[in-house]
Amino acid sequence: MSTNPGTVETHQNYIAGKWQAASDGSLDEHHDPARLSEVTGRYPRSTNEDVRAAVDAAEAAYPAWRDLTAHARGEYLKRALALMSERTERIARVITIENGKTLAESRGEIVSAIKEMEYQIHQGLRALGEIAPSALPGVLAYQYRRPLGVCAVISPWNFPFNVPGRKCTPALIAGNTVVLKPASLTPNVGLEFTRLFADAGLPPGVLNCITGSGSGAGESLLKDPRIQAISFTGSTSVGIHINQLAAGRLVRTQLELGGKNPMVVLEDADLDEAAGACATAAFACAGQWCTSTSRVIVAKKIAGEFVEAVLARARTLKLGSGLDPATTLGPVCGAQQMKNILGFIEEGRREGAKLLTGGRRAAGEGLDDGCFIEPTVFGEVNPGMTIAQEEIFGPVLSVFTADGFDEAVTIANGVRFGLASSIYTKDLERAMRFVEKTEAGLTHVNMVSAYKEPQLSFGGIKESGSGIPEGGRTGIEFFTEHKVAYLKYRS
Ligand code: TAP
Repeated sequence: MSTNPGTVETHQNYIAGKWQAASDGSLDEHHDPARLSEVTGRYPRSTNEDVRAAVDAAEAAYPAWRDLTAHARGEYLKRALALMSERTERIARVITIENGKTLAESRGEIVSAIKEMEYQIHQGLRALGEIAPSALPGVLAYQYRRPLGVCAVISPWNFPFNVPGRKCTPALIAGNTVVLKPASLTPNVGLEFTRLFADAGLPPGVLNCITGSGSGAGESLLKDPRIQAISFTGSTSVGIHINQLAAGRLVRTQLELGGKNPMVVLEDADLDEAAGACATAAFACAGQWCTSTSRVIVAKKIAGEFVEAVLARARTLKLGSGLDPATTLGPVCGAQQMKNILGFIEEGRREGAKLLTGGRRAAGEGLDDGCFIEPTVFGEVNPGMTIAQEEIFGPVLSVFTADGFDEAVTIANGVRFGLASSIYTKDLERAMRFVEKTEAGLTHVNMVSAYKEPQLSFGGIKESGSGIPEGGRTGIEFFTEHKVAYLKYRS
């Protein structure tokens, strides 16, 4: 982000405690998704040499960082956390300018990152090991967890601040060093995240950040034989590719991937509450939460009334730049993303779904130069359609109707993804059966599908995730290995 209107800032990587340009000086431009003609900054297109330098730095910093106590590491991270709170407004602007989400949504992302970081720092201070009663006299038998070494963190553009925080904090508090590669659509958010640690006085090389493309710098990072763990959030196709790369060296992976999240609304639901939650989960952040509701499965009896209530909410959304406080629906994140979403909408029409509202690139004052898509709802969707199966990752909701609970669950589970699901009902038994039967890593009863708390894990199943999930107690588990020791102290 340029602090002076009219000037375009050139940014640098952070390697070995120094801000530096790409070794060959090459740069990529970033464009504001609300105004594509506006260049918001220039970022290093990191070369293989830059990647190597970042891993060199992380490798060199590792022994001293590992040998600090967790309390000493925690002091550095607490200083970064304090800066995060102080800089909330500045970072929120950077998120909005790069990603497009509204300032309120950007602030919400930072508040969530603060809570998660606080929890993970304290989690790192808790005893992680266990002592077992030995079968032999005079033997102390115990196990504990220790860090892995240099870890790679690859983050997406949809939660460009929160995701690096959720990955880097447990990695660092556990004693690892990190190379972070943020998404090309949100490089400055990754750099602002890194700046918190730089300004907190983190020793050089402990956290490094390089910008550039996933297929270039990202892949070169993951192929470095010194990388001991890969934590990745992004699309399922890239996640599968990364898993294949990592398998060749037995490198552990934590993959948080795409979703096609269902919400089930039974006939006894509080319709007003369910419609509100559905509209929020379908259209907040322009439908680009990984946990967005993209399919709603409604009991036939109440479908008409429920859909009207959702459509009424969709129509009240105000499209515009996320920097405008009146905006409630910002642009989608970039021209390619807009093209993909409009392609899916076209496919939905072609396959015979009934367009109930939206369906077009939005036009009008303040919109023509941006990546704005009208909030879109399709009815009469059948489970075989492309829009029913593929992650659209935009403000597009598909409505299905079901005869009863069992049919609703079958539709909900009939996709390859399994990230989040939700149900609205007052019937406790059916709610509990849904929790048991729904194929998703996170399930919500009478709550919005994105709700999460830092003390519990966050991750998907099926093609939505693989490996030990982020967050909660598993956050640090992923970034540590087991060490067992038997110690004879008397004969
Ligand atoms: P991707 O296109 O998969 O990119 C994710 C990250 O991987 C980016 O930093 C990207 O860099 C990098 N990358 C791409 N190809 C790579 C390669 N060959 N080697 C190494 N890195 C590579 O996803 P996205 O479009 O940024 O993010 C949206 C996706 O993330 C959606 O599917 C969403 O559901 C998912 N997501 C899931 C979760 C959870 S918790 N399950 C949370 C948030 C988002 P470039 O940007 O330079 O291409």
